Amino acid sequence: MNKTLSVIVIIILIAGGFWFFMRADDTQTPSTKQTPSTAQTTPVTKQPSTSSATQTPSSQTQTNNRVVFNIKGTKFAYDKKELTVTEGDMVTINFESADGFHDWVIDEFNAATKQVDVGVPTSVTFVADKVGVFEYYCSVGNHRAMGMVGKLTVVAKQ
Ligand SMILES: [Cu+2]
Repeated sequence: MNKTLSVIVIIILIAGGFWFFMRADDTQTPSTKQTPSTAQTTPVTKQPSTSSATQTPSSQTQTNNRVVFNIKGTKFAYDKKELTVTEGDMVTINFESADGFHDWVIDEFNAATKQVDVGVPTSVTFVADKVGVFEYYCSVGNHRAMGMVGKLTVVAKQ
């Protein structure tokens, strides 16, 4: 009787060992690893609405700006070498000679004063309807070549 009991125990032990072995083996078989779902929620980058653009007030009436320049001519230069106006301005040049016989001419606007001597003021008015830099000059003799010139800059209307 004692013998069979020990045999049974041995069998149980073996079986248990086996079972244990199997279990261990079982746990080793990798359970399907769960790959972490890296479904990244890409943030929807919303574009900042820049629709509120700077709006220039459109309530400006279309009356021409009047711009007046007083210019003196000498041998052989103008006392103002650079003038700046805005596109559409109505420009008046009051010209006077301080020394010699001169005038004030700008070809691009078909504008020219009379040729005058000292003490005879003259003037010309034109609309600066072109944007750019234009040369004005004295058309008397070779005064232009001698440097009796200037620049009129017409800047675009905003
Ligand atoms: Cu001149």
